[in-house]
Amino acid sequence: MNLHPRLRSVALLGLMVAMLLIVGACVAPPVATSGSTEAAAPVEGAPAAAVSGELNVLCIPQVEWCEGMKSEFEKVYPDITVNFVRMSSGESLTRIRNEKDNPQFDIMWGGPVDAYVAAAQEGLLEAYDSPNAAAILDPELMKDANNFWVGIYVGSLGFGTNTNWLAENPGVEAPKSWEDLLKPEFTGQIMVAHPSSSGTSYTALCTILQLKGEEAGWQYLREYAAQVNQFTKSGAAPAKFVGQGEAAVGIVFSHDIVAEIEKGSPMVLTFPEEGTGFEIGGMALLAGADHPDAAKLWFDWALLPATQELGPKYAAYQAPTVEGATPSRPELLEAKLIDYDFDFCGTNKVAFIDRFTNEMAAADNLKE
Ligand code: S7P
Repeated sequence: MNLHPRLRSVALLGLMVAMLLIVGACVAPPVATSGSTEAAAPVEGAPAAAVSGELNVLCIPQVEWCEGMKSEFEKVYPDITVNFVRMSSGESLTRIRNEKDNPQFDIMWGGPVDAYVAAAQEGLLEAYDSPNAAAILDPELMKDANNFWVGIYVGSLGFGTNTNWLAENPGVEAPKSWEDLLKPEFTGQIMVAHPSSSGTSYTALCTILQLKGEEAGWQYLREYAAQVNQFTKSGAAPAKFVGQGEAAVGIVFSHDIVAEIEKGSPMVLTFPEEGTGFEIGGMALLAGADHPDAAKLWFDWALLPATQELGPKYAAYQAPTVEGATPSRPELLEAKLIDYDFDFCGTNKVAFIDRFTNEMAAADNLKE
């Protein structure tokens, strides 16, 4: 298994804990759980003081998962009505910046933590140390030291190539490296989101800058941008469009490519052999929000193993971040992963996106 050392725990520990739990359940006598005072026990079910009313969630993953999470949460907390808006990562950051003095959302859920690092630096987030964060597999990587954000999933970047297009172009192989994307056969055949709107695309941009170093990285990005057929607004959209034959190759999170393949799209998933970037999908309370108690309930609930295992029910195959939750597709983290630096990418997000937009590709007419 070729797992990045810092993520080996995600694929293996989750699996081992789940196996131990199964074995434990088989051999141990039933234990009454009510009234337990164990310090690290996860917070489950209804709170001591009932919370009711509204909860406004800024939801960054795919809308199917957002809808699923809303209905699952409302089953556990029927006195709370969840209102969510689905937006891409870059758009979400812009929105919470604009609403800083009058926040409309209580919690931001999902999307790469680069945006959360930037948001925390701009004073947009509220620190919260959930008792359930004690179960995070790798706190150094998956939890902000000052508790402004926590990781709720992990995903790797991949390439999705239309297999019909490959059949029509004998001798051409699906790209297996970042360098392959620059080959003449892929000119005008690449689809990726624009990093100004999309966290997926920003992860790709920052992956290149880390892999190649900044000088060579920007030179590569100039050539990469010239290969692109059309930039999309949302990160996962290229998987859908490539599946429909609108371009040959999409640069997308691998779990989103898998979701499209599951729906029947003719695509093959490959990973760049030089190494690929990965995301920690984040979650944070928004500073000054109207419903902090309900938001904390969502926060605690989203860190339960059972909640994190709901993903595949809603076509979301990211790996979980807490002990006891079994990854649905551990193989997606077996690609060669770079040691992605979320602080570096979060701190430079505005500057890097501005440079890409001004020098390589404007953010006009993004395909929806
Ligand atoms: O589909 C799930 C997912 O890929 O969406 C998030 C993504 O950043 C949101 O889309 P944008 O790229 O448009 O911002 C990822 O965090 C998540 O895995």
